[in-house]
Amino acid sequence: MTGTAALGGAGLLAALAGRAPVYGQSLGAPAEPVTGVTIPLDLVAAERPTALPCFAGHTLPMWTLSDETWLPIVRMPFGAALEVSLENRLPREGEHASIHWHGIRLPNDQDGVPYLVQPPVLPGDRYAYRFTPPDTGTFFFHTHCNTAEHLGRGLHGVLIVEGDETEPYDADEVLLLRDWRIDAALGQFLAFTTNRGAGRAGTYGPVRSVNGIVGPTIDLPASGDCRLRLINVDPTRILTLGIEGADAAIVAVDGVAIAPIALFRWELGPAMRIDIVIRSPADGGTAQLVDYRIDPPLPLAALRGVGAPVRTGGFDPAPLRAGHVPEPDLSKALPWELRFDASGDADIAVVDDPALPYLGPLCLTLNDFWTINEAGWPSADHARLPAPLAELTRGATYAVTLRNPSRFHHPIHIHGHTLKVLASDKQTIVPHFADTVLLLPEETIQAAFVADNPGKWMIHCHVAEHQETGMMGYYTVG
Ligand SMILES: [Cu+2]
Repeated sequence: MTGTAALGGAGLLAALAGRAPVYGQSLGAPAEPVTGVTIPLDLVAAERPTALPCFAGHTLPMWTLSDETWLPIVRMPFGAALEVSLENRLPREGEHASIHWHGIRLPNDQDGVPYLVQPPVLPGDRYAYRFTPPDTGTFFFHTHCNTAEHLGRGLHGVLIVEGDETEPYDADEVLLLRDWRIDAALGQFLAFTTNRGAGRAGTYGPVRSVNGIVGPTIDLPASGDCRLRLINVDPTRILTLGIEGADAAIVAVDGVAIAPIALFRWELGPAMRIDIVIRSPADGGTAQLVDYRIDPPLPLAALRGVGAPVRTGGFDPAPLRAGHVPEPDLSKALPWELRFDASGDADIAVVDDPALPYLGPLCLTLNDFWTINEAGWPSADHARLPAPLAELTRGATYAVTLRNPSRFHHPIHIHGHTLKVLASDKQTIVPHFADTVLLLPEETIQAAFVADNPGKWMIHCHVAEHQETGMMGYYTVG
């Protein structure tokens, strides 16, 4: 399959193809790795009372990974090794932690999923990770149990593997997009999960933020080509992003370069990232990052031009360097069918019971609202693995059909590999690589990948409450 795969339908992104010019420059040659560089990283998971600007004067018991900052942003050169020391100082008995490096195609034993690939790291214990990311781009990291609460309290960080620029942009900013489940009057966290939310679209946070601020103004050099790394780490919310008041192009999806296309609207589910380049406004002018998913559209951040103009002339953003993910050859692909659906129990979820209890050290749930291929997980002890969803052959190429018969969106995340997203029966897809694929209600997406990374790998919805009430499983590559 080549070019844009259009299978009809009138989904949101259908408009993208008509209104998204492809800019003139094709991708650069893949980045060359540096050698002999090791980046140390100390992470200490702990409760740290914090007064983020979006907390309206309140100090909340956040769970974070560093004494220095609530949001560690790790930048490392491509080819370097990351050497991590994790210490668990979380305040609750049995509350284990491990770090999953979202989107990084790393060796299986570094993937950070408790019970599946490593023992849980209990309070008071330490654990070490060491790996060399094989891709440039924008990634993040987080724990992988009790995820709705851990993400809800802020237990995450950003990992940027540099070296993908063909020429330097005029700025490089991380925009971390997320809500907070807080009662602004009482200054307390609300319950991180509810039955009603878990069985439907998820439990939303009433306070929305960018980099911990409600509606921040981000200064950029005026009239420059500025890189913005947009990362949705919300446990629940899907964003429909666009830029008002400036030209903007998408240059990477989930860290992997695409030839620049104009940003019109892009749906960014939990755990998904896009890198965009905008031509920033002239000195004193502002553009807006907007979420069009709600009515009226909500400005999320103002982007203000400051200083003498950096550039003149038309907007034709420099592309990134091509990624390193192997290109699947569909002529040799084996089929793999995945169906993400509600279980019969989902109907009871509309009853808004009191908050679900804490999941406990085995990440157990009391509810089976969601399934993959008609099986829900976890419904039993995580220390005893169920059967895998599939046993794939190492080195083979798979054509994956991802079906969503349900009425809700599901951002499906695959560990260990990066999918090439090819086509949909609801929208026009610009083919791109992704580690998290947003399935619209009743949508079927075609994707493909080369199963070249041996091990046991999770595949799950990244709406944390869907994951924790069944929409989670694993596959093996042997
Ligand atoms: Cu889901």
